[in-house]
Amino acid sequence: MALDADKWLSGDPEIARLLNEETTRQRTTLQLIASENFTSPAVMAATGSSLTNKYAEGYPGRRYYGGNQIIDEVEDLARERLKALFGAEHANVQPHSGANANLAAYMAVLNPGDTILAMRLDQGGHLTHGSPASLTSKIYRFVSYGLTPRSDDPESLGEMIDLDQLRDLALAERPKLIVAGATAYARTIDARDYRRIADEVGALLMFDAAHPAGLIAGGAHPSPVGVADLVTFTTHKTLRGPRGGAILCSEELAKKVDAAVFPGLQGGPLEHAVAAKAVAFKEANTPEFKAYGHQVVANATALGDALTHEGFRLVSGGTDNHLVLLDLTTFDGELTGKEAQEAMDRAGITANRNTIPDDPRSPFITSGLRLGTAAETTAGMGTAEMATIATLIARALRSRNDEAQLAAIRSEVAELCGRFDPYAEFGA
Ligand code: DSN
Repeated sequence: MALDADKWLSGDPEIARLLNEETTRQRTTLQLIASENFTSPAVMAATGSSLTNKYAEGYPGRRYYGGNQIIDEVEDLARERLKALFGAEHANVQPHSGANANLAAYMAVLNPGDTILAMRLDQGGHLTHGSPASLTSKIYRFVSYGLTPRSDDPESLGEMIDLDQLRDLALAERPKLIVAGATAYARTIDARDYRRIADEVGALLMFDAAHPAGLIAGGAHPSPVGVADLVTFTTHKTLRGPRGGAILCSEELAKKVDAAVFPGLQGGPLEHAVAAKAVAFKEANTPEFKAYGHQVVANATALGDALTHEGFRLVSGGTDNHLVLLDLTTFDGELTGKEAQEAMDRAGITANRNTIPDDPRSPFITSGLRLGTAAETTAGMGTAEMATIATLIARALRSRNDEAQLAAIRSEVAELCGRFDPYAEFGA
């Protein structure tokens, strides 16, 4: 079992040491990366199981290798649990990642050269939404929409997805597919807003739910299932499963989606990950997970409010989901996202720098930080701890050149994390 590195890796002390060190890092420092979470030990056990040994190209009942009777049961359980969780007609649980899920969804319904309308990376979209650096932009023709301009009027919310621009572009460009979804956008994305526009121009609609999947499963965000033609997501963010991807669609698109994942894009599925996905889907279909989804949102709101009081500006004027996107420039015009991330690392607070809309700095430097509450909510933290975290972040950034102060904050962080240990069952 992966959980007991000392026992099972006694012959490889270098890797055993590194696994133990990483587990300790996760337990003793704050994990605020919006795309991360703490899986259950049950998910880890399935991930570290004998299923990693098995080749299973194909789908349940139609494999290209022998010995797959048990694997078929595992993958069927995963598919059925996922369909039940989201009320979907068809599920494919084989994508190795969210990027693969997106590429397979594109392959299922598009031909090379077709036009896709998706969100700009520097306004909150994802690499696979047509970034020039991504293979997706070499296969398909992307047109990008973004956010409304920033507004300093507290009554008028700026930096929201610009549905008017989206509609104008859809009417002008007649895309075959419109993609909804983002990686650094703090507001609710409602598939029904996109459906209306897609129907007006005869486009298909894909909803990339990588970030809000767990919030949707928990009933804290509107579901795109049954509204969008294709729903893709990762299983390891708010959904709290193993690293991986999945696709939901109608029966009508099922064959095309399955053929796009295998043999179109991938070879043998990672059935140990599929088993771990099945475990996570079961865990997500519980009243406890619903409460968790709502708490994640309440915690992000509390974190955002407290950070606003510390002098940061929240992009989009606040949050409806699990993340806040901080504009650092109101806090300190000299402070870059890179510097902030590095100083926080030294204080035991893990987050990632992020571009803000119309960022004057490069994506490697940035003027923003993205913070998420999914992981520490799993660890049991609530709104009171979010206020504490905001203070710790502000102190760390004010004393970013003072190593003694950063070390003192790191001790406070360790004390806080000690009271909210996601893996208390592992022992000291
Ligand atoms: N996983 C995305 C995120 O961090 O939001 C990037 O692919």
